[in-house]
Amino acid sequence: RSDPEQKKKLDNLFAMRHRFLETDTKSLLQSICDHVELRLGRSKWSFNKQIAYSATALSVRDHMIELWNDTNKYFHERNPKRLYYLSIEFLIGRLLRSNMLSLAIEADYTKALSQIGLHLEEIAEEELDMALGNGGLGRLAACFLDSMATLRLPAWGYGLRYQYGMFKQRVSKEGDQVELPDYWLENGCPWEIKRLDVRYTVRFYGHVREEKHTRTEIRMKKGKILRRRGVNRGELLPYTDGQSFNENDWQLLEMEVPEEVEIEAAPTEYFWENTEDIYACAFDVPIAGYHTLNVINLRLWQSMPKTEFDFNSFNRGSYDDAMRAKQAAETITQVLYPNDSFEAGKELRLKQQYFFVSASLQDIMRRFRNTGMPIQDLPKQCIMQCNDTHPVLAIPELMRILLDDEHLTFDEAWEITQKCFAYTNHTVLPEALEKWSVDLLGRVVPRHLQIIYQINWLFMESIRDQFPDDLADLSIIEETPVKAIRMANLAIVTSIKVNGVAALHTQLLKTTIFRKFFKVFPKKFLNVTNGVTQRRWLLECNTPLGQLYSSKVGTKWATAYKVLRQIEPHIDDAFITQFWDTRRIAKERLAALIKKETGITLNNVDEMLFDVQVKRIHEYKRQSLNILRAIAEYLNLRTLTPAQIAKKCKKMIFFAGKAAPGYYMAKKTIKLINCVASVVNNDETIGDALKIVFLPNYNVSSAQVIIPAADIHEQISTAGYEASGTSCMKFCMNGGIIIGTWDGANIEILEEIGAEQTYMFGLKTEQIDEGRKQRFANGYKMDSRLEEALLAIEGGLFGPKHEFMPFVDAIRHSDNYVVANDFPLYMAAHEQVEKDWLEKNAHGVREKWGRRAILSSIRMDKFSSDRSIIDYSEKIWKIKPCMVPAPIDAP
Ligand code: B1N
Repeated sequence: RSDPEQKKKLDNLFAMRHRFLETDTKSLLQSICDHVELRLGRSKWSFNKQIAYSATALSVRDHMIELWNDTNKYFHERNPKRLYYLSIEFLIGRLLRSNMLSLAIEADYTKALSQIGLHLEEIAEEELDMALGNGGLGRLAACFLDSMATLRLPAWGYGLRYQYGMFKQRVSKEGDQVELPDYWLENGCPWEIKRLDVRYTVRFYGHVREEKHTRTEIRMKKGKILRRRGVNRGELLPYTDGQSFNENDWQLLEMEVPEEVEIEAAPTEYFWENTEDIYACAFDVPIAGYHTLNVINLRLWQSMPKTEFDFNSFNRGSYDDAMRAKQAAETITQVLYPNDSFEAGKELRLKQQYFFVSASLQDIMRRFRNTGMPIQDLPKQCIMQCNDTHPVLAIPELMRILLDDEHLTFDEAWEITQKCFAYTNHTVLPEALEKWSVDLLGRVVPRHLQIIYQINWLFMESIRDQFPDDLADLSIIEETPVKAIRMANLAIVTSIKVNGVAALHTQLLKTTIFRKFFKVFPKKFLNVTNGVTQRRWLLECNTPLGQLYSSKVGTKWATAYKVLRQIEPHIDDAFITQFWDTRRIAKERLAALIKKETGITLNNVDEMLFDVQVKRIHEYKRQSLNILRAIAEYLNLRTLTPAQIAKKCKKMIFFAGKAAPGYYMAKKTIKLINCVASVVNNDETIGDALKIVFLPNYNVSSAQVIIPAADIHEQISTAGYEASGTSCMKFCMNGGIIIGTWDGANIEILEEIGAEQTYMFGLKTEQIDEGRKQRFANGYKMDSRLEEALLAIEGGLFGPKHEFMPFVDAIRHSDNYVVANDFPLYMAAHEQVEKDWLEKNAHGVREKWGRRAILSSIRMDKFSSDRSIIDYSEKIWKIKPCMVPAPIDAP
């Protein structure tokens, strides 16, 4: 790096980079056809849409590869401090359009494709979602990558390449969720680059052998000795039993005596042996920043057998046995665990986690060693952000490397490790807090268990005097009911910073689940409110609205959301009318999707209020509250005359979301929604006044259709339960109006956009416990509309009563999520929504609503993931942008 000759050579190389591949129509068509024939081995005279997609994607990838290589090289040369974002999930979705938008080549491709009779929109539909995540946590990681690249940060993503991503959801005739495997690699993934040259061994099981290195030394030690009185020649005659002597001749003296001692010649060495080994192979996905030359890398690991098969068995003719080890190795990254906010403690999941961190750390350490810096400088060079506790085994893994490979002392290793990690907590739900039984962890990664114990011992010693009463809660090791490792505690003890994902959530971390840690480490805790990328969640998914905005204030908002605040003075009748025009396009697009997937027809979407709740199905998210409200509204409609119905607000109540396959109550909720929908949608007496839709298989690409079409969106979790929520941000950016509880990011959204733009209701976090008490106190009277809704279910209006009894019983007898308390407040909020929706100005325009929608949208700058990533960079990572320079003419 310091060699001037070398530097000159590099400068010249950087200067001689392509100034991008050509993007004229002819060059693009040539490139697409070449990919059809030369890469995919088809004929350009006849190829289907799927091949058209693959060829186009490969052609776009060509535009990224050079930038991606240059970025890596540039980072290597500049050697800035790097951020490694470790996440067991990345919910990327589709990449064709987002990459084209980032590279500013969408219009060129649209034009080129149209010359051979292809529509970009159509072929983009061929892309299978990269669904390597469950929900909010995985999608957050994907939005963060987009922002890191756009902000030119020296950042890497690390994750797993699951062969099967988030399962596909179908709905049976009876209304039940059916899960199908998601084989997203069916047609190959054109974005990834298989790196045959990047491969590491990952070890499991086995045992730890200790090698003590000692030698004996004679040391002088204070001891007692008998000396003959009067003898002063230094001659020491130790007293031995049996030797007769005259007491008067002897005296007992305290003095230095020699002693043989065993001392450590070198620290004990630990050898992790007899392990079962597999390979981790790298697949790289380039992530383009928006309108920049920086293209960063997402590296995904896939497990592979170290030996293709066992020759001995093969030669004996036992082919099944020969393949068994291979299959076991491949199983590790076979499938994403489809649990959101729930940890089942399965062995395979633990193996996934260790596999992930072991491969990632080997890669990170290799890169670090290449810099030639001393190991003590590791924290100056890299920081790892743990997306929840799933990657937290990286902590004992780094310790293991520093101890067993780098031969540091425990104190030295611990000193370094404590500066290399930061941890984000995403939930306060107890069932989601990861604990691994000592028994299981000790079997799968025995050396790591030793290290964790040692870390815990040091930690306990350091706080024993100051916090004697809190040791049991603070300990990394839980004693009952089974001895287990608390991953969050390990993360907090080690990390430089611990953050929550919304203001309320961080507050709850400090005052509830991590209250005792907050006493010990008050400076470690901070808030970084989540954000979403406006590139995907406005520019890409709602082009008409984006264009309307750009027509007033230019296009800078794509990387500087705040610019949209300049729209405010432009909000007049004409602008509001234009806003509704964009909304109509979005609603028609969603209506078409609904028609295609469910057969349900929606008429006159302009007049129909689209009321949307999309997210994982979970009791705390309270789809239950929403469907009970829908039933209540339906029962009310049935009491009205046709003339009265005609005057009502027309609405569609829309649901989408997946239930974890093992989550009984969530699955019951889906069934209830579908059964209610089928009764309501087929009841001719209510006409078009109410439609209920459950759209199967909610994923990133359907979200991009759904979100721009929502007039209101439901963010109605029990207060204190939703750490942040991120769909709320996407909806608001698109002008959806929030109906929500005082939970997660809702509270901060209200602060930014103004209370007039929202419908907030319900008990606040601090009222929930009291609410629960009142709910079951003597004399509590349930809201009559809720009572009737429950009675309707029990009466079999929506199908056999026994199907829904668990659902009804939960509300009636335990109501852990305080549905009954919030119900009347929720109904009142919806009455206000209806009233406001019906209000139009003299020209028949929903002027007030439109203004509120636009204000919601243009005041969302705080919730851009760009802001979140800047916060992380400044407050936690301490990294700075590293911008790849533009090519200049070669000398
Ligand atoms: O993380 C999102 C938040 O916006 C949501 O409020 C929060 O619920 C979500 C174990 C999780 N928390 N915990 C998980 C996912 C998978 C898993 O195996 C837990 N997901 C969240 C982003 O901050």
